[in-house]
Amino acid sequence: MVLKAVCVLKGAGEATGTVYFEQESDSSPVKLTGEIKGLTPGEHGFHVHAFGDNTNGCISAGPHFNPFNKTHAGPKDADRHVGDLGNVTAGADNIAKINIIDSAISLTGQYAIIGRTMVIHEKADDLGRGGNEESLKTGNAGGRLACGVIGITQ
Ligand SMILES: [Cu+2]
Ligand SMILES: [Zn+2]
Repeated sequence: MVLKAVCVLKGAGEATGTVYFEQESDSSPVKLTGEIKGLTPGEHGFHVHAFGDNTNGCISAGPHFNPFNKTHAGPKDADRHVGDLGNVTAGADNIAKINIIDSAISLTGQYAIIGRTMVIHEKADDLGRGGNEESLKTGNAGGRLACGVIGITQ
């Protein structure tokens, strides 16, 4: 049975988006598609954050989803936060098309991302290679432009 989820991202500014998640089975990678509008051209950090809490805006979503206590890195690194999906890139039209396949996140099981929050950031994620302490926590991706809770869909 294919598992499906959706996330609608909103924030205080221009940025809005919709992300669709699909997973063929429990052990398959998750495919993310969709787009985020209203972004400055260039790279923007894109992560799953720990909590599905938006009571105080995107800040309440907490840090990157990190159930295995790793340091921050990029999506292709063996040691990374589960939530580290790297960057999405907006074009001159201010739109970032999302097309990601990731094997660390899952829509099912103990460490499912359902009920957690997707965040799109102000700046590029340095993928843990920024050479400072913050790089190993957040990738220096800066403010949270928009976010939304990941929910089950049909
Ligand atoms: Cu983030
Ligand atoms: Zn991280």
